[in-house]
Amino acid sequence: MFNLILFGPPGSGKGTQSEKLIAKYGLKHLSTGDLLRSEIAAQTPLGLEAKSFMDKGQLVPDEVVIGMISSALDNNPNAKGFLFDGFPRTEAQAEALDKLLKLKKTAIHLMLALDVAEAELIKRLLGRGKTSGRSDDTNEEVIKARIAEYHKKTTPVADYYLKFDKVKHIKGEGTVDEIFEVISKEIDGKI
Ligand code: B4P
Repeated sequence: MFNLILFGPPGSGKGTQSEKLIAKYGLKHLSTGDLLRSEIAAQTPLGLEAKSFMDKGQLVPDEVVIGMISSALDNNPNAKGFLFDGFPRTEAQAEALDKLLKLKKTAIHLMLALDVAEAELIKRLLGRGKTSGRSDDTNEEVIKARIAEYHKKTTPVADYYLKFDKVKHIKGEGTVDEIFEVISKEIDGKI
């Protein structure tokens, strides 16, 4: 089993690179952002709660996303590995993930952290907002709040995995294919 975390600020290319990675390596893609947007689309109680946080650019409470990931792991007993996209986003989520994986006698093998300058993140997200229908991508204030949440609550997650020597930083600027090539080399060296 090979378990990978794709890490980085909003707009750094996690979702974009994930699509190519699952096609190449056959990992099961678990994106908490996608899971939350499905709950919103289905208008479930969980989705309605999550939307109130996402619309303000805030993180959804830990217990909500940890519960979603726990169910997703249970529902995929035969996966050859997982690609975690946008999760964990807090230290509490990272600790919970380690415990869940330990119960399944596995662990995180690698965290790839995409580094992108803030001005480029804002440009990309506003660009996506024009076509995606995602309300959190259309308002620059909400985008800045998401980036601020990232610096405050999510960057410590990279320090958490750094202690176990599992983090590789990748330059997240360039073409999608150039970045994918660098990411693939890192994975090929570990898988
Ligand atoms: P997510 O769905 O995870 O989305 P994201 O971080 O905004 O974007 P991502 O990084 O995947 O997008 P990408 O760059 O691929 O989170 C949304 C919200 O959900 C959060 O704000 C939070 O409220 C909530 N949430 C999710 N997970 C949570 C958790 N674990 N805990 C609590 N709350 C959680 O794409 C961006 C744009 O850049 C696209 O238009 C793309 O085409 C473009 N792009 C990508 N690569 C490019 C490149 N190399 N060059 C130019 N453009 C590029």
